[in-house]
Amino acid sequence: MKARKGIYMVIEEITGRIARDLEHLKQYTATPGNGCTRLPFSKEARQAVEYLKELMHEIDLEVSEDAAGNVFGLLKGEDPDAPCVMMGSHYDSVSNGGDYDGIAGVICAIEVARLLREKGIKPKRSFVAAGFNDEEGMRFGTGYFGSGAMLGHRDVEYTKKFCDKDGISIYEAMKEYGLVPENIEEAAWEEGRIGSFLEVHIEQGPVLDAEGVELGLVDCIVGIQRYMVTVNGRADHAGTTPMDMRMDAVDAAAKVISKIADWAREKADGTVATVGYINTVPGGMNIVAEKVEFTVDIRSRNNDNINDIAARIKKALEREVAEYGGSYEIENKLTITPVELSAEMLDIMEAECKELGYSYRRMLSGAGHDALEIGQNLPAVMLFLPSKEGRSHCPVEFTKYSDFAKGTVIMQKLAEKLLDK
Ligand code: HGY
Ligand code: MN
Ligand code: MN
Repeated sequence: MKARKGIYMVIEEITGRIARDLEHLKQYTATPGNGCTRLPFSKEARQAVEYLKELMHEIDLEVSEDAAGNVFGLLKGEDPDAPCVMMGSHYDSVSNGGDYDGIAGVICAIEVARLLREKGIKPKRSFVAAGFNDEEGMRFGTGYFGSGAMLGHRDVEYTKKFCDKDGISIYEAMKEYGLVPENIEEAAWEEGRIGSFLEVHIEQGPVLDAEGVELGLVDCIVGIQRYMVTVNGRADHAGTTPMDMRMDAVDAAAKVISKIADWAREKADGTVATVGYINTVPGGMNIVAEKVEFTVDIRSRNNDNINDIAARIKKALEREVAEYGGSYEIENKLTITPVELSAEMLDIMEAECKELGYSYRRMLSGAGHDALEIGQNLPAVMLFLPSKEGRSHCPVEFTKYSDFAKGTVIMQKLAEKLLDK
């Protein structure tokens, strides 16, 4: 019983610190009062990173910020050359998002480092707490910029390729933020420096909350493909132009868009497809649209499904623009395959959940995460915490601070095992 009492004390303390930190970080948003908007290379990102660095310094971690805007806190092991155990998540957010997506996982990682310090643990291999930049891809439509750069998957050409809605490229945004885009490849860690990656994250879906389960042990993360589609037509007068003389980009785009969700439903295996952004140009009520831009985000555990839906979209676009002699462009913004997470680490977490009496279940992640990018190359694992009513990517996103504390303790137990292997 003493052990149980001890853990409750610890949980309470951890809960208090996590609450303090996440409450503090809430202020770093471009939309106060309307959710968290902390876009990459923004003032809010800078403020959040400075706070994370302060927390890392407080527990004597070796703090660094890399050429991609990632921030790391190193707790050095006896053998600093042994592959490290890295734990973290992203500090950026979507627009008008929630206060926990990503950033809570960074705080939990710093908390694990603090607990290791407090226990006076001298690990064989190093522990690194990581805060990644631009996981969401919200500003430039891409995704996993920071964790991708850490794996050497980003170069200066990539930073010039993608722009935000104001036409600012990643390249220009990096310079404005004080980074040197030409140095982006310096963010890559050499092969063998990272041994495993652990990520605590809110579920962002309804499963754990609906089932009343405390922890989600994630065994697979879906693959994702993202596109920006532009359908070209011709601007004309909406009143005088006969229907058979129009080159109406909206008419064509709408016929394609209206099919996409059903193509995902037909797979009947959890495959999803979303058109989250549509923009007509010039956007006048009495003007036949000259151009329509829309995004597509396709996800599935089965990569063939993603490829099939992407192919059907292209075929439908060909067909619809041919009807009126129009044209289309389709820009691939992200392609990443599904990843199966580490069975060994999942088993360790499951044993710790049983030991501490936490309810848990294994589950799929329909959301992409830094673990999806990192898991392409390295053993990775994720631990989900319940999202109230499954809501996320919106201001009402909520997860209890005590749930983050439970996730932290489980991850600490896993980290201690990995650190001494
Ligand atoms: O889009 C996602 O799945 C994640 O929130 N970046
Ligand atoms: Mn996230
Ligand atoms: Mn997100």
